[in-house]
Amino acid sequence: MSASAVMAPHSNPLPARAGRGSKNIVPESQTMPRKLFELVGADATRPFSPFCWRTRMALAHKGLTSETVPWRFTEKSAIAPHGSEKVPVLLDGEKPVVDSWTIANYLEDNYSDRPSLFGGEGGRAMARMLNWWGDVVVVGGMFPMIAADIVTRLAPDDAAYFRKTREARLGGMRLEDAAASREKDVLAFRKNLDPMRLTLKTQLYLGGTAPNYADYIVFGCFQWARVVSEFKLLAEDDPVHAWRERLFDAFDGLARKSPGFAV
Ligand SMILES: N[C@@H](CCC(=O)N[C@@H](CS)C(=O)NCC(=O)O)C(=O)O
Repeated sequence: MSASAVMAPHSNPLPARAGRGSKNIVPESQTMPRKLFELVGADATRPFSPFCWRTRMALAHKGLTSETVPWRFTEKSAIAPHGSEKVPVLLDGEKPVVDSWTIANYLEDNYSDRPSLFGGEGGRAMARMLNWWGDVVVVGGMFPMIAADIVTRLAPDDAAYFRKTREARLGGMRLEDAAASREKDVLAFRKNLDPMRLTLKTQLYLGGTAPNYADYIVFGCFQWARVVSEFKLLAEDDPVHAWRERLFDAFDGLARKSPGFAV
C-alpha cells in the first residue's frame, strides 16, 4: 500500500458548459497535507467504495486537495491506528476523521469559508435522512446486483474475505445467486428511485440549481457500481441517468475520469 495520486482542487462542481462563475477560494495551507484512505481492488487505480466517493466529491466541492492512499479490505492494520476498521478515513494533517457522514460534517464545520456542502442547518438535517436513504435503499438495493462483479475485481485475500462476509450478510446466499435475478430486481430498484426521479423533474440537482452533499450521497453509490460492474442500473431515458451524467462531469469530470465502465 502506498500513497498515490493527489486529487486536484476544484472550486466549481458544475461542468464547464453549465457556465457558472467560479468562486474565489482561499489558497490551501501547504503545511497541512491531507490523506484519504480509499478502497481499491486488485487495481489500485480504481477506487470503488460508495462512501469513499461521497468523501471525494465533498473534498472537491470544498476545493480541498488530498492524497489518495489505496486501501484493501484485509489491510485493517493500516487504518487501526486511526481508530477505524472501515474506509473512508481522512487524515487532515495529523487529525483522523472516520466515516463519510462524519467527514462531511467535519469539512463543513472546519472549512466554513468554502462552498457549503449542506446549504445551512436545515439542509444538513435533511441530508442526514438522505444519507440513511442512500445507505439503505440505494447501496442496499444495488449490492445484491453487483456484489458478484465486485468479487472478481479483488485481490485473492480480499476476494475470500469479501465473499465470506458478504454472503453472510445475504443470509448465506452465494453472491452469484443473488446476481442471477438482477434483470428483474433492477426494475424494483428503479421504482424505488421514484422520489428522486420526481424531484429531478423540477430541479437539476437534489441540492437545487447546483449539486451539494445530498447529490454526492446518492451519486457515490452510482460511481461505486460504475467502477466495478458493467450492469446497467439505469435506463438511458431516465432523468436519474441524466442527473448521473451531470455528476460524472462535475469538478472537471473527476468521477468520469476515474476508471470505470460505460453504464
Ligand atoms: N458508514 C460508513 C460505512 C463505511 C464502509 O462500510 N466502508 C466499507 C467499504 S465500502 C469498508 O471499509 N468495509 C470494511 C470491511 O467490510 O471490512 C461510512 O459512511 O463511511
